[in-house]
Amino acid sequence: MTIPQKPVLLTGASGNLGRALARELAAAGWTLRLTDITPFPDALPPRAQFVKCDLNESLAVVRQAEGCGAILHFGGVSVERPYEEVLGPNLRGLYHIYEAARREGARVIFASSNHSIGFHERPSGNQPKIDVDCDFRPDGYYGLSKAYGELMGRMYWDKHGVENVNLRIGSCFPKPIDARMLATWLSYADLIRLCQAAVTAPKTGHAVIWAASANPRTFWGQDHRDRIGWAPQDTSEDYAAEVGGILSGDPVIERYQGGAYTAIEYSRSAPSPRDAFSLE
Ligand code: NAI
Ligand code: 15L
Repeated sequence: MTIPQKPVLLTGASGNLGRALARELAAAGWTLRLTDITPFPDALPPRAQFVKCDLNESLAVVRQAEGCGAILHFGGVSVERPYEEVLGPNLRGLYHIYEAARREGARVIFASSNHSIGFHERPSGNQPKIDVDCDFRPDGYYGLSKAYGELMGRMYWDKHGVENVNLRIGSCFPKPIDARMLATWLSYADLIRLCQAAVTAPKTGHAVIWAASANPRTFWGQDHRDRIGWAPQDTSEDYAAEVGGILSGDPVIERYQGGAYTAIEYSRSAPSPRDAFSLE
């Protein structure tokens, strides 16, 4: 695997995925700038430096990105929260990241989420799967911020030529923990290989990728993975017997791809029978 010539900035380095990326990319020989609003909890990997920085502070973000060839943007609010909490890190912070990338001519790899499209129904039987050019159907303020992030990438590529790869991550955890995750699970190893491919691909333009392992029960179809030469190697099916029977019992959660996030403060009348919401 190619080693990037310039340092790579990793935001959200102290988070669950950031720590795994920092460890594995450094082990692969990459030079990393790590940043987060909370201290880095592990021993600093070789060639890495850590600087505490709030994504809300534009100058600090610009300084962090100086000399970097790519930004792995994993920092910010990572679950559903009230609008006012999401606004700073995920909207304003993202703007700071894109302005820094524009200055540096750097590529942005954005940790987007399935919650940007969470109100698409889960496909049943032979129903077609959605492709990455489907409508955004965010399932809350968090998912809305991820849709905004992907659109910001669209605009910065069209207007400024800033390349960006938007990873529409399903559920990236050590292993799937319920039936939904048999569709959405992304293994840590597949995430690391995906980020390596997204940073080192010769050209990406504005790309969107379903970031999930090779799960036969997937909700998702076509994307731009061929542009970066990535294919997942792991599968959730190894856990099907263990977690396949774990369901929520909530009709809203089980109907939509975003699962539990769709039911947070849900105030429509209960979505049953299935055709009650036929007006899209
Ligand atoms: P996490 O919550 O463990 O990590 C996020 C990090 O961002 C934290 O270390 C936090 O301190 C940092 N952060 C929050 N506000 C900040 C601010 N104002 N300035 C600087 N840093 C700030 O989340 P996790 O699971 O590691 O996810 C990483 C990224 O991947 C997030 O953007 C999340 O939305 C995205 N993602 C993760 C999925 C998963 O299954 N783990 C699924 C879909 C998307
Ligand atoms: C996400 O976007 C979250 O960051 C993560 O904590 C999980 O909730 C994941 O989606 C999921 O949908 O399972």
